Amino acid sequence: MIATETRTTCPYCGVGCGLLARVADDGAVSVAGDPQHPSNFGRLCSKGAALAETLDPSTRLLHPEVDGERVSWDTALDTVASGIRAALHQHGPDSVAFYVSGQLLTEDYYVANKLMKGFIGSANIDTNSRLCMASAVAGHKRAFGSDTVPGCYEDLERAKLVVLVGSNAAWCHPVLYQRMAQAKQDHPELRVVLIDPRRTASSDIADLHLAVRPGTDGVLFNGLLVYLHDHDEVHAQFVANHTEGADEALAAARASSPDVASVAGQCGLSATQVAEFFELFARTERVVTLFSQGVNQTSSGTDKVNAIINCHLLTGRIGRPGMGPFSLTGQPNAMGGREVGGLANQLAAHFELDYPADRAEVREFWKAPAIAALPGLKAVDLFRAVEQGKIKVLWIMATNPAVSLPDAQQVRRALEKCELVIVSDCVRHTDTTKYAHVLLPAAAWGEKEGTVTNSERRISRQRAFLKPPGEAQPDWWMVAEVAKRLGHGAAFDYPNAAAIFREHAALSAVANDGTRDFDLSGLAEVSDEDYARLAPVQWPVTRARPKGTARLFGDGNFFTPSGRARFLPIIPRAPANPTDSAYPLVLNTGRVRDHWHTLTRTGLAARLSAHTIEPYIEIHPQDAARYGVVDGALARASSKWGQSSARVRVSDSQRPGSVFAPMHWNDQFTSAGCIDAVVNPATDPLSGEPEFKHTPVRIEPLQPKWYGFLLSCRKLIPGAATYWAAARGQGLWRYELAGDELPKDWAMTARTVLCAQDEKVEWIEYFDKAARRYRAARLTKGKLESCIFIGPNPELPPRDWLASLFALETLDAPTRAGLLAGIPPKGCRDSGRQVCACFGVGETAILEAIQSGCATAADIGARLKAGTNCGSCLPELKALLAQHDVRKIA
Ligand SMILES: Nc1nc2c(c(=O)[nH]1)N[C@H]1C(S)=C(S)[C@@H](COP(=O)(O)OP(=O)(O)OC[C@H]3O[C@@H](n4cnc5c(=O)[nH]c(N)nc54)[C@H](O)[C@@H]3O)O[C@H]1N2
Ligand SMILES: Nc1nc2c(c(=O)[nH]1)N[C@H]1C(S)=C(S)[C@@H](COP(=O)(O)OP(=O)(O)OC[C@H]3O[C@@H](n4cnc5c(=O)[nH]c(N)nc54)[C@H](O)[C@@H]3O)O[C@H]1N2
Ligand code: SF4
Ligand SMILES: [Mo]
Repeated sequence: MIATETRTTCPYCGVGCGLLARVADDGAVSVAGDPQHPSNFGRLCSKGAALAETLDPSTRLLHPEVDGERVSWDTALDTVASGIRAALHQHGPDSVAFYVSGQLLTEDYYVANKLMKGFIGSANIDTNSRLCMASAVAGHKRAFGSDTVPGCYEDLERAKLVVLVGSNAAWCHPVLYQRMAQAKQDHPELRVVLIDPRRTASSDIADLHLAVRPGTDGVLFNGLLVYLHDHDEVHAQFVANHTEGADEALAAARASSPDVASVAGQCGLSATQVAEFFELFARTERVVTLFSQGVNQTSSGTDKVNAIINCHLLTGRIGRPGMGPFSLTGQPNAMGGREVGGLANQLAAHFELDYPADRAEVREFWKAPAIAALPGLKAVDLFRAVEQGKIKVLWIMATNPAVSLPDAQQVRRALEKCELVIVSDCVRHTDTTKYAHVLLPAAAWGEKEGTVTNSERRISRQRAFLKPPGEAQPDWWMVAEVAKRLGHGAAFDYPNAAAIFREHAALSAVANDGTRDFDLSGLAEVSDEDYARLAPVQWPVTRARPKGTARLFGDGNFFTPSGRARFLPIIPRAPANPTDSAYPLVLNTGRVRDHWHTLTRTGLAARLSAHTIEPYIEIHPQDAARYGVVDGALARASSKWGQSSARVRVSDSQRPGSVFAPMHWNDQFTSAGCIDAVVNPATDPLSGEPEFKHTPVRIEPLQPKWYGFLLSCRKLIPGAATYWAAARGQGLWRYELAGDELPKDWAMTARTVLCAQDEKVEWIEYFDKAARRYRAARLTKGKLESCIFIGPNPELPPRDWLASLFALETLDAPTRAGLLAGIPPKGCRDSGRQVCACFGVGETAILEAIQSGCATAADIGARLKAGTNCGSCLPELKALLAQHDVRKIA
């Protein structure tokens, strides 16, 4: 029986789906899509649908700690406040820094920014949105005079052409992707172009895929600008009345990208493909260009954003239904962070740090004793300053920089050196909490109240439906408590999140008669009750527009001093660090479908872990042959900055010369899977955003003496292995292993890992010394507790079959014999890589279904249910059909 049902918002990506969180009488939580939420209309992706499985209390940070000892909140907060006070006294405001996150709620974020920029008196607060949205922010501000996303999701459905640039929306914004896929089904004339060096799952709906040479998007969009001009697609009236700088932009574009042939050559494409894209763009008025990290995360990301916007300005395709440049936000509250001014070069509520009048307004409103006057340090520079000893106190909230910043070894050195590191997190053990002097337990999703803003500027409520475990508290409360201890009680005396939201909305209204885009004046007096009920709404929300605003710039007025949008002359630049003979390949990094960032949440759910069980390096067959790496074996990626090891995937989805690795793995889940140890710390000079998509690397095979895997009911430390990767399975942990040394005594080594030297356990084993095969299992009263399989190569028995034995109450003699022989009973086969997370359907069953006549994803769905719930796996089903359906191949 359902006891409560709470409307809330998904804590993952920037699509911002509405959810119904249900708590049953027995406390069991389940999650469904909210049919009334205008972002998803009831849809969810695999991650959202599995949220209930990630609410595992066992990994939580439950109590405040100082130097590894549990302390009271008072002691912890006093330690933080006295550390800040001492640093302020001895070294001044810039010796203190906050590193925060687009996963904070707006209310948390607002309070942290206020304390730093108004009361500590430094702008040294930066956020992981620097790694994500900073180039889009800088590009928007240059073009529009404001950080505005002009359009809304509905535009994707009303467009006739959607251009996806550097976005793998099928995996990273799945519900939005599904809305596009549906729109394409409903209106077959809708065209989709994908611009990405890799062939990703998003290519499923693409009519044209331009596998550009990495980093050449600036050349491509400059070429488009020239083409539009030369083919009379200029909206002369719009350009004349509402823009400035078109001639300079065109001249610059012509210099880099004079014609289709030149563009094709520079971008590594055929002239036909380029011409097809240009022609399609030119003739389609309703076009949305959707861009994400393939654009932003480069050392010329800001320029690329403006190269895209230039094309929309020249054609006047902005601010009207079905058209516009559209930056997708990554995190659930990346947009909210930009509203409160969470970046080191912003002030608050879209007031500018650089303008004295803006500083005066904010100082007056906050009654701030020490408003920051100069921009603070951007993330990469911030961690350099920490290593140089310039920053004495660093407070990290809701982000895991030891894993997610480039040159992760440098970040770890910096954290090691810093005098006082404070970490607020929900999870006890992360690669970052290792370095904390003070740990503050944060209330997690479902336990706290606040708002988030999605990619289309839509503010939605996150509501609490669970009690925080232990002593966990909302982030805003911690910051306010520290502020009080620093003597700023009056300014931080908030009774609840609603009060913070009201203040944030009121600040946005100060001196704002249409001069700033971000305006929540219509919500500045929202009551606690109305805040509790607040329906999703797109800003600006003013008294004149109480229901919010779907689109901006429809009137041709922009927020620049002249009121005109600016064209920017773009001179495309090559990536900061080119490849050379020592590091000949380009490392591109990004996301997989079912994992979220550093695995602190999705790593807890078996069905999300099964899709990609370990870190991998994907490489083109030609490069694999050239560098001697083999599909399914292990390899090391090395750069000038560091190394990482992972499983090899050979695939022609990669461009020759490029390799791809996911960003998610870290020391909690692998021996050496943290790819940011390899990634270069180059940044965009304007936005400070790191170049995560382009690091020169070398790939070499690892040549371990043995391969193996281990399944266990308990979490273990696979000490004997030089390579290991852990993944949650259904009721067990799964480890992939490899080792450089052949143990002298296999049984001893295996027992040490599996039994922690406990002599009394039931133990069965098999050893073939000549074949270098070892297998053993530990049982408790006849029930399987753990098992280990070792062999000379990666070919090992099916894990799923072995995993299924853990459900048996006792293992009978034939099963034990089969286990040690490594041979599953007849008819039992490995289910293969999991494709459908909702129904746990693996590749083997899908291939069988295809062989036995299923010809469409719908056929597979009817037979296996795969793809019939959240739909996140549909692109993969269709890819398997394309590869294996004999009729199609013939
Ligand atoms: N499953 C999942 N979804 C997520 C997240 C997650 O962790 N997991 N995180 C969220 C967050 S915070 C973010 S920021 C978003 C990111 O969402 P996306 O930006 O869509 O994801 P990425 O995988 O980082 O990168 C996008 C694509 O850029 C391509 N790319 C690389 N180099 C170039 C280039 O030179 N030109 C072009 N045109 N493309 C290039 C990559 O091959 C990749 O496919 O995802 C959000 N959604
Ligand atoms: N190589 C490579 N690296 C990348 C990227 C890439 O594409 N390639 N992408 C970059 C991008 S776009 C992003 S956004 C970053 C993301 O990188 P991170 O922000 O470092 O990743 P998360 O794992 O989301 O970290 C969030 C942390 O906050 C904790 N947490 C969750 N909810 C709360 C809360 O309410 N309060 C508090 N206090 N803590 C909470 C979680 O347990 C977790 O430890 O990674 C960046 N790094
Ligand atoms: S698309 Fe998926 S991850 Fe993103 S908000 Fe919706 S349910 Fe959450
Ligand atoms: Mo992000």
